[in-house]
Amino acid sequence: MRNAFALTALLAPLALGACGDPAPSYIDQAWVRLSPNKDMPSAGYFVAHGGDSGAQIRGVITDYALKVEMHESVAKNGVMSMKPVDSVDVPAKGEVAFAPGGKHLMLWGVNDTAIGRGKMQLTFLMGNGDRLLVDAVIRKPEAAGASGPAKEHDEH
Ligand SMILES: [Cu+2]
Repeated sequence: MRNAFALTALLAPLALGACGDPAPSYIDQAWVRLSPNKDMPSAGYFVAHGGDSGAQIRGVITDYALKVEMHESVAKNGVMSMKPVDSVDVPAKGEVAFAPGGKHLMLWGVNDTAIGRGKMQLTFLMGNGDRLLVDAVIRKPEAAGASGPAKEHDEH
């Protein structure tokens, strides 16, 4: 890492100014698609950016739901199903999207206060010990469109 860094600096001296201040990893575009049925989990989506050194998401917690899990949708023999994911690696300078049909959060028992407010704070537990706090917009099922996550969650 260090050698690659020095080489880059030699080749591009003008970029030196940016080198002392590495881009951090961060999460954005977070939203929750509220389940139409209170007994069924809601789904959460976001985009994780690795920054200059990459990152690992080891879990997500919140005060505004009873339980949160990271899941992955997988097609096996033409049938979609889901499995829990323990951790997700976000490559340096890359991004990983949690999006309908792929990786997603499942949130059980989203808090009525958060629903009324239209957003909820999620805490991302990172592999380096950092915690990233992100506000996720809560979208009611009718506002989020008819296709996608509601269906995949019916199959749980
Ligand atoms: Cu799921």
